[in-house]
Amino acid sequence: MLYFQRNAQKFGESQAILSDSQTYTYTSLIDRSEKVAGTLLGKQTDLHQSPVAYMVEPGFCYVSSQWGIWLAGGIAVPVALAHPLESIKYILQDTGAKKFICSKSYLPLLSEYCQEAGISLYLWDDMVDSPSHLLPDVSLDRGAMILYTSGTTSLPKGVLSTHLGIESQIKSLVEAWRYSANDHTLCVLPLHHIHGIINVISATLYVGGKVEFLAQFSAEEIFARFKQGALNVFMAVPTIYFKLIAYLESLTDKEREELKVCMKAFRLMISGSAALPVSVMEKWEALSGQRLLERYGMTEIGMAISNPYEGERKAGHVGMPLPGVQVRLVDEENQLVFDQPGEIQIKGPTVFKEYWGKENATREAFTTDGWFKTGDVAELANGYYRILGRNSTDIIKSGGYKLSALEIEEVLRTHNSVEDCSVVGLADEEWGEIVAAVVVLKEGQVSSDELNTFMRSKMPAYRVPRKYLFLSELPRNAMGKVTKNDLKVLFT
Ligand code: MLC
Ligand code: AMP
Repeated sequence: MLYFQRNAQKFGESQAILSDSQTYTYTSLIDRSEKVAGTLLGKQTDLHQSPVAYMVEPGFCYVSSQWGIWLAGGIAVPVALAHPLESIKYILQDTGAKKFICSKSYLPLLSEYCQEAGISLYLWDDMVDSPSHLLPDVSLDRGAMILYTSGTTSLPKGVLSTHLGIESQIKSLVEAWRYSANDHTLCVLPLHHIHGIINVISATLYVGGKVEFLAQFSAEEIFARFKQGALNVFMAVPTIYFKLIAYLESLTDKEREELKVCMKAFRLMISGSAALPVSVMEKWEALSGQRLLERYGMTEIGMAISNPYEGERKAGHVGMPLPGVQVRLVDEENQLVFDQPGEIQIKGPTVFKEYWGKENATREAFTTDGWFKTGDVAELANGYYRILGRNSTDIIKSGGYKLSALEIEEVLRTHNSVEDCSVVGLADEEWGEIVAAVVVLKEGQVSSDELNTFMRSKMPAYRVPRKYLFLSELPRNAMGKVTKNDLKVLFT
């Protein structure tokens, strides 16, 4: 029996999930997940690690879909709610998923394509079949989840984690951050990424805690929930803390003080997925009485480095290796370095299995002795790691989302009027980085508004350039490579 099912049975009538104004116990969660599994299986006895996509609202519906896929022996492929059909098609084609669970609101978007592509589309509300036979015995080494991540290739890659990898990630966090059955956390993050899926939901449910859901980010709604006084754990990306600070600053002294009392009582608040500016950490501490715990992670490796739960949480630093995670720094020749910056490499059971269907990319991502190459550069000072940047200008982190400049360029180049283009990330206090595009046009004119509309039909809004600059040619070095650092300066 898989860990989540075993634990859920143990926690029985305790509350697991608060969503859509209802409370769900562990027993009801496991019952509903078994029904999802039974419907997916139909006459089959095991999905044998076939990928199943799901696109449902955060909450009971989401977790029971994910668990249902796992109970049926499938691989869970969460689809982002904000993605246009083009991006969804890519994920379906890349995974080869032939089953897709959705909630009512996504039927109009999906039905026609799924029918054309021979994909069975299940409406979550209708998945009420009890399993007519025993559910398969799923071993820990099986594939569990594929999450799509952008990187230094033009198309996103599917990161396949096994159940063992996921359980190892959870156990490491539970030990380091002391999750317990008394935890009551608020999930405000999108659920196609590891931060919300593992750190917020899976680890809390692993220990019998309670997860409350917000359909989408809203500072006002978050503080309304804080005020109710039940929550005691909160995790978010730096942009969210930035937005919450802006909201707090718009309140009266009395309102702010009232919220500070609520926030001070929390057991833990964490920031991650992007660098936490020291200014944000300090302002948050002054406004909430909470010293944020900053940690470092990545889809391929789970969480790897963290400031301590007890002990100094050092601003501008990400801390030390988490339990079970091996960390090392290497130079460009892959030689270990200790007193100078180097690339972070990671080894351990939390590391992913492979990029789905991409053997070469998987091989290239690891050293010959099995260390995963993160591409992030750090230094170690007084026992604390500090992230200094990345070894590629083609990766942009905006609001905690990782974006590939190459992917955005590729799409922009498909516009009829675009001759060439180059995409860069510009430093920004609120978003970490924002996407900017330099465009060389063919003959004729096109406005940035037109380009914007075009891009939004092709990719989620958060990947679309916020700024455009038109040039007659792109600056290149002697090797013919666009000098992106020169381009960034043009926007200042
Ligand atoms: C929204 N917008 C963004 C954006 N999010 N632009 C750039 N980058 C982003 N991340 C744009 C929208 O398109 C919109 O533009 C405008 O900002 C307002 O949109 P919104 O939907 O109202 O924004 P908001 O709800 O405020 O969203 C901001 C946010 C969201 C910070 C809540 O981006 C978010 O949830 N980020 C978290 C991502 C995450 O979970 N990352 C973890 C990856 S895992 P317009 O023009 O349409 O109005 C990982 C590993 C690890 O990194 O270590 O954890
Ligand atoms: P993703 O590929 O979306 O999982 O994002 C992982 C990347 O986010 C890492 O490779 C880092 O570049 C970045 N990241 C995560 N946490 C931090 C942090 N605390 N500080 C700086 N960068 C971070």
